[in-house]
Order: sequence, then C-alpha cells, then structure tokens
Amino acid sequence: MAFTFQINNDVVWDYDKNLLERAEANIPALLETEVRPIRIVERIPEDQRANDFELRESEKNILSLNDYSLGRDESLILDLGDHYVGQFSVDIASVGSPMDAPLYLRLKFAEVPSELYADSADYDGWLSRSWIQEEYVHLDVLPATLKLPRRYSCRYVELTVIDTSPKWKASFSNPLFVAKSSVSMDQLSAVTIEDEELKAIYNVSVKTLLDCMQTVFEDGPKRDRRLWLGDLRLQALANYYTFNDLFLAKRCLYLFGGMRTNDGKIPANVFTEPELTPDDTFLFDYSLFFVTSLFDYVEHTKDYDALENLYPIAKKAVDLALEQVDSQGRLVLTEDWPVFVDWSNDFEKSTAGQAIMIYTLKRFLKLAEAYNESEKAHYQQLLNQMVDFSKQALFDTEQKQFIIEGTNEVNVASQVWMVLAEVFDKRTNKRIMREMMKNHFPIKGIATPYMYHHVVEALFIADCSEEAIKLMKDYWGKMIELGADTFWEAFKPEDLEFSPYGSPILNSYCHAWSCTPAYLIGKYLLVNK
Ligand code: RAM
Repeated sequence: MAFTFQINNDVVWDYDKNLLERAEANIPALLETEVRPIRIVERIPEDQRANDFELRESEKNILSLNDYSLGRDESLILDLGDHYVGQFSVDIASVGSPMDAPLYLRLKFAEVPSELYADSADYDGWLSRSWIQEEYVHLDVLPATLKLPRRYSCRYVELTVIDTSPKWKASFSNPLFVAKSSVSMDQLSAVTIEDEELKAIYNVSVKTLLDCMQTVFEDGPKRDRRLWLGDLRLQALANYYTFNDLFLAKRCLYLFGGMRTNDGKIPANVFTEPELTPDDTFLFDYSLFFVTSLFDYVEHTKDYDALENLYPIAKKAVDLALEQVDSQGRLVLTEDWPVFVDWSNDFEKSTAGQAIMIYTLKRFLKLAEAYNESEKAHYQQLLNQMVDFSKQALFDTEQKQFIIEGTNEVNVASQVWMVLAEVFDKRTNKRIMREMMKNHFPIKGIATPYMYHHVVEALFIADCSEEAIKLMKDYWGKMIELGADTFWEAFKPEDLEFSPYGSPILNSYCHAWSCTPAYLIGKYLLVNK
C-alpha cells in the first residue's frame, strides 16, 4: 500500500470557529535577520568531485561583486554561509553602452549543491516541477533593485544572465537575504554536549527546526511549506527540548482540531493560505498522531484548557480508527486510509500500523484519565485485545520477531513500532531489538530520517543506548559529513540519489521530521545525566 496523491472531492468539512479562533490568536510574529553572502562559489567538474554535494570557493571575491559584470550565459553563485528561509533582493546595473535590450535573468535558489548540478529541464517526477526554486525574470530598465516576491529556502543563490546584448553587461551589488523564523537561537537554553559528533548533530537539528518554525511548524520550508501531522508530532517534541515555543505548538494542535471531516476524521495536513483549508488527504497513522501530539503537549504544558477543548476530537479520532479493528484485535487497513510509516515501499506496514494504534491508545488512556472519561474501561479493554492479538498472532516466538500476518515478512518497522508501543516489557524489547540489529544492520531500504528516528528511539526504549548513539552518528552524522547545514527529508546512505518523487531536485533538504536528534539527545542523553 503506497502513498500517492489522494483526491477526495466528496469529503464534507466541519470548521470549528471557536477552535480556529484560538489557533489564529496564536499566530507568531516572524523575526527577521539580514544575511549577506559570505563568498562566491563555483561548480566542480564531474570528474573532479566526489559527489554532488560539493562546490568550491571561486577566485572571485564577494567584496568586489559589482566588478564581475555578466553577459550572455555567464553566472555566479552566492553562498550565504548557512541555510536560511526568507526573501532575496539584489541591485542590478548595466555596464557599457546604453542598455539596448532587456536583461533576461535566471535565479536559482538551492539548499544543497546537488540542486545546482541538476538540470531542472530533466525533471520528470510525480510532484509539481513548480517546487524547483528557480525564476526567470526580465528587467527592461536598469539600474533597478530586484526584490523577489517568493520566500526561498536556501544557502546558495545562482545568478545566470541568459542574455543582455553585445553592447552591455549586468553588474550585481548589495545582495541581501532577509531570513525569517518564529524563533531565535537566543531562546535556546545552553546545553553542554561533550561528544563533538553529537554536538554537531544537535546543532544542525536545532537549525533545521528553527528554519521550519514559521507561522506554523512547516514540514519543509522549500517543500511542502505546510503543516503535516506526522511532522508536527516530532517537531513539537524537539521544540519542547529546545526553543520551547508553546504558542506555536498550541496553534498547530488547534488548527487540526478545528478542521475535520463531518464524521470526525482528521486530515494529514492543512494549509493556512489564503485561508485555513484542510487537505483532502488522509493517512491512518497521521490522524492518530493528533492524539499523541495532544498527549505530549498536555504532558509538557499541563494546559488543561487545551485538553478540555481538544479531547472530544481526539476521542472521535480514536473511535474512527477503532472501526478498523476487528473482533480479534487485528487492525485492518484499507486503501483509502493508508498508513504511512516511511516513504519506502520496500516493506509491508500493517504490523507497524497495529503498533501505532496501540502506542496511541496507551496515550489516549492517559488523556482519558485526566479528562475523567466515563468510558475508560471500554478503551482499556480494546487496547488489551490489540496487545493480545499482537503477541499471539504477530509475534514469532522462535525468531523473537514480529511478522507480517500472511506473508511472515520480518522487517525493521514492525519491531521498532512494537517496541515503541511497549507491547512487551523492557527485557523482551531488548531481545527483539538485538535480534533485529543482527538481521538488519546496517539498515537498508529505509528512506527517511523520520523512520530512522523511530529506530533510534526504540533502541533507547529497549535499553540499547550505545547502539542508538551509534546509529544517530552513522546516519545524521553522514549527512553532516556530506555538508548538510540542515537535515534532509529523505536520505538513504546506500543510495545518495534517492528521492520519493522521481528526482532529488524535488527533495527538501531542511525537513522537520529530521530535526529529532535534538529531542533524542535532550531526552535520553542530557536530562538523565
Ligand atoms: C511529504 C512531506 C511531509 C510528509 C508527507 C507524508 O509530502 O515530506 O513531510 O509528512 O509527505
């Protein structure tokens, strides 16, 4: 069961004015920082570079930028020195004879060098090519200040003159990037991380989170620039251990609470522009993460007002999901409400889905307790049934591994989510994880830091801290080794070209669900010290 575009035109939406007003009351003011490029860089010929994540410093000096006037087909790449999200402007003048033709300019904004090496014209994937951060602009009169209306997510800005005329060239000066975020690094409380590799991973995680924190927790400021529930859950957790911006977390929960189908289904993502709009896309696990995100938020903030307002929505989400559970306690997934788990289609996800339901029910029961739910026993009984079914029908006692019913497939995601759901006790969980590592490490076929996050957290839960740290270093550390300023949406160490969308040029290289080492380090390594 793979996740592709969903078009559900017949969905009827319920907008809860009261909840949405609360969401809107918490829109943050964005903080702005002026950033100037620190150097000019250039491409490295293919036979001289190790991979597409490298550029080299140009001999051109950024301080003399306006001396390098550009004619037809000439270009230069500005390096902001780090990844930022915001708006770009530059002054442009004509140099030479009178300007007898318009300037035709291409601007390309890249989070990582590989976007510059790729030719946009070759893109042939299933997501819109409009996500490629590239503009073609005509300027009839120079000098002028070009201020682009779009917001970009980038470190590099390439200026390519497509044409001037033989009589004159274009000269650029005063490039300015106004970076935006709802939080600032000054809000971080100081942490001491002695291990240098972990410290670097922590810092890049925090930067990733900062750049994704705009007027909502965006999944990726390059793409999809919107609030997805699966991403929100992890961002909010990382936020509690870092910036601790409780208003943004609250706003996002109220946004999902305020926009549901008329039977109470929570969408996988919502848009906030031009007006609040739920997407007609539904993912089984993402709907449940509304419940777990509410649990995390209430546990962290003790905001019982939010519990009061949002509990009925969480309960409805649980009830709808429980309709998919049969009398034996087996989750039966359907095509129109798929479980996501990871972008990879190399493994079967039903057992992981069952575990996510158990994981959610356990947290829901804690919310139910705080809310004085009268039907608590009913949910407890359904939870017990799902746990019993998992132990009896989905656990192979000989292999000490969870399987996929019907095919007996044993995969990483099933073990990891069953451990996170704490279906067994710590000792058994440890055995499950050890067995899993024996058979599946180094991991292959998992495509996202999102799933790797769950593997690392399951290792911590199962008391395999050393292995958890090693995996964090191997995986997120590898991205840093490749030059990451922020962590990427998709990353398969065994396939650097991997993309769920048909081309890495569409991948987001600053992606919310990748920021979780800040949470993992904060929760499992710093607090317990
Ligand atoms: C993509 C985004 C987002 C993720 C969904 C499932 O469109 O990367 O982060 O949550 O897929």
